[in-house]
Amino acid sequence: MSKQYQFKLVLLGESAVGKSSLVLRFVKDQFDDYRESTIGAAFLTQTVTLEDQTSVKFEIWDTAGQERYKSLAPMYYRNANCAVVVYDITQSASLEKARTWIRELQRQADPNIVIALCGNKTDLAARRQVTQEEAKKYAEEEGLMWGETSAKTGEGVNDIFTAIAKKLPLIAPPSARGATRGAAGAPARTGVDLNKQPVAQNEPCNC
Ligand SMILES: Nc1nc2c(ncn2[C@@H]2O[C@H](COP(=O)(O)OP(=O)(O)OP(=O)(O)O)[C@@H](O)[C@H]2O)c(=O)[nH]1
Ligand SMILES: [Mg+2]
Repeated sequence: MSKQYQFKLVLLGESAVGKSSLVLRFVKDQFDDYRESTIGAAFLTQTVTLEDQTSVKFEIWDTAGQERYKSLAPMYYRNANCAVVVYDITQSASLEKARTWIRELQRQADPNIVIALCGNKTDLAARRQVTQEEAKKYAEEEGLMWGETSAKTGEGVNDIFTAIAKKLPLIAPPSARGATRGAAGAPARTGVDLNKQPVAQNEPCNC
C-alpha cells in the first residue's frame, strides 16, 4: 500500500507578494489579476502524489499579510509542519519582511518546522530588485529551502510544493511515517500518517 501523509502548511509574507495567488495556482491552476487582499486567513487543501506513489496532503493556511492581521499569525504557524515565506522579487522591502517572519518562526514555531523561502513574480524579472544570489545565500545561511515562482505563469509553483512534499516525510515523526520506516523524529503532533489514522477526505478542517 502506498504511503499517505498529511501536513499543515502556512503561508506568510507581506501583503501583495502573491501568497493567495500561489495557493490558487497550486490548488486550482488558476490566476487572477485582480485578487482581493486576504481577510484573516483562508484554508485550502491540495494533495501531491510523488513518483513512488506516496501521497502528501497539504492543509494550507493562507494568512493575511496586512499589518492589522499580524497578531493572528501565531495561531496558524504554531502547529504548522512547514511554512512558505513569500517575498516579491520586485520589492526589496518584501524580502526584509520575509526575514522578519523567518526570525519569528525560528523563535516561536515548532523547532522541526520546514521553512521554504519563495521569491514570487518572476514574470516581472525586468523589475527585479532581489537577486537570486542574495536570496539563495540568505536561505543557505539559515538552512531554508528556497525557490522562485510566478503565480501568474505557474513557473516553479509545483516545484516548490513538491520539494516540500518530498522533504517532509523524511523528517516526520514515527507516528507520521509509513509503516516501513521508523527512526526518531519530531513530537507526534507534527504530522499524520493517513494509513494509520484515516481522515475524511472531504472535511476541509477538523481543528
Ligand atoms: N505579475 C504577477 N502578479 C502577481 C503574481 N502573484 C500575484 N500577483 C498579483 O499581485 C497582487 C497581490 O496578490 P495576492 O495573491 O492577493 O497577494 P497576497 O500576498 O495574498 O496579499 P494579502 O492577502 O494582502 O496578504 C494581485 O494583483 C495578483 O494578481 C505573479 O506571480 N506575477
Ligand atoms: Mg492573500
